Amino acid sequence: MSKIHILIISVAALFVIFLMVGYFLYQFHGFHDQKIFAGDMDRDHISNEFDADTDGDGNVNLKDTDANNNGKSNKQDIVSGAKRLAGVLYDPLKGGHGNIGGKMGFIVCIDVPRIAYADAGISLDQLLKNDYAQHPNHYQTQNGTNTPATPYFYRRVRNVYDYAKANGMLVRRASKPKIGDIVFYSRYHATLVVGTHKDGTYDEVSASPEKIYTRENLHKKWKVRDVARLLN
Ligand SMILES: [Ca+2]
Ligand SMILES: [Ca+2]
Ligand SMILES: [Ca+2]
Repeated sequence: MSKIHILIISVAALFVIFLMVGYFLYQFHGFHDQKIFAGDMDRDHISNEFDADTDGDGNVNLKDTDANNNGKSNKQDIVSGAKRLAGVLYDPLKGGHGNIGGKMGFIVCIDVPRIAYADAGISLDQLLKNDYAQHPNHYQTQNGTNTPATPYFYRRVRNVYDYAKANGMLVRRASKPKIGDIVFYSRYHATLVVGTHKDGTYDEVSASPEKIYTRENLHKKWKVRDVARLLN
């Protein structure tokens, strides 16, 4: 075999390996259940992502203890929705470059509560969009680069923080965590509480660039932090 043949075979082999790795990551370490956002549970022609009453029973999502009418409480759905994200890879591009990472099913930290709440029929995107329409001053719009018209608005921690703060759902320096709390480590990083224990420790699901893939951290010691407490 000539050197050129060996080169061609090597390049082809590398390409196949590259495709296989990409497929593996997509298939086994990506999140692909887009119907929780794109679906239309109550068939009112408003997608779940922007439906204030996902199941169409007349109770808006935050006032509806079973917002997706599946017989399980919002909290139960949020916990199971968050736990199923364990293993999903963090998007190193953070939604950038045409959201290639997002299309591969990779997530950023705020996607954990965003997806888990959507699993319960509560769309944070809808809450933020509606609030922004009425009170754009609740948000730091950054000369128009941070509004619902920009693709990443719903995936910024600080916008969820500002939503909760402006709507009386931010508990500052919470003395203990509750299931469903969105815990703010800063305006740029948040996790979700999925369990609490008698000894004061708690379980959280977290996606972060340092840990590469989404994990459930069990029996963490609580540190006083601001939390968004959307559920009663
Ligand atoms: Ca709908
Ligand atoms: Ca409802
Ligand atoms: Ca439910």
